[in-house]
Amino acid sequence: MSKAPLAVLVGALAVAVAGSARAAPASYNDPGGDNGAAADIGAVTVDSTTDGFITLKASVPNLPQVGQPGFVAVAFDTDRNGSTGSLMGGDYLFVFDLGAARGGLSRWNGTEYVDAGGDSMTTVGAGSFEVKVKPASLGGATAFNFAIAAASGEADVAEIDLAPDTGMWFFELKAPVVTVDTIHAKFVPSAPKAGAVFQAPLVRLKLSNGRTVLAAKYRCVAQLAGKVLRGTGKGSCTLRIPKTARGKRLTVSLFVTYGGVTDEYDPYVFRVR
Ligand SMILES: [Ca+2]
Ligand SMILES: [Ca+2]
Repeated sequence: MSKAPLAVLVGALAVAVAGSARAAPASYNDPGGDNGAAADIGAVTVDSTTDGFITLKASVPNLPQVGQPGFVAVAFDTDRNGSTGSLMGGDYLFVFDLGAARGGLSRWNGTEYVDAGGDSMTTVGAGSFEVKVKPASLGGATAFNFAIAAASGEADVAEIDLAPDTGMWFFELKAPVVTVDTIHAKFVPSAPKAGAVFQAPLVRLKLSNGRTVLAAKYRCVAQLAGKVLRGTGKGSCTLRIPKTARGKRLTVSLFVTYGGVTDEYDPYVFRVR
């Protein structure tokens, strides 16, 4: 998690943004040159993307363009049981016919693959394709084995690259890591006064999952005209503003701990009244 670079606001309510931690996509690789001059699967990544889809990207040199004979397919063995589902144990099968520019997700019903409906889409580029599927469209699977095929030519004579060459690859959805998006410190009174107490009795955290919670642990580091002003009380956030401080600049930096991680946020900046 990165520190929080953001504009400084003057006043009672400022906002700081922390970078959110994101897991890297899972990556896989199929050898190059194993399908002659035809479609040749290489690097593959799978990720659960912020748009709510499982996104699979495959680099496929020599992939036929849309309108040319060929196809791409992904078999999802969602129960991780090779004896259920027909093609490579695939309980769900995504197929896109490049020639017909048509495809979609189907489901093995025990006898045949039938239209599974749901949310899926594919994008075919020059030497690559991307397939997006909603987890709900795979029966809510949170982990699955999968294999990919890319082919050049009409179905009955197609030259097919299968990846991996043997067995299946495995992907597991990671539980999203909840991080702090923004903090909102409440100051009482709303602006510091010379000779008076100034404190931050509570700090609200807006989380990456949309929830807002009160910070259980936070600490204030204050500077008055560039010199440290030590606080007392909870988080050292109770400050006694000297009588001589009128007109001086007070900054209050907040160190907030959430999920075992402490981040410093940009300081709140005030002018002492
Ligand atoms: Ca290959
Ligand atoms: Ca299966």
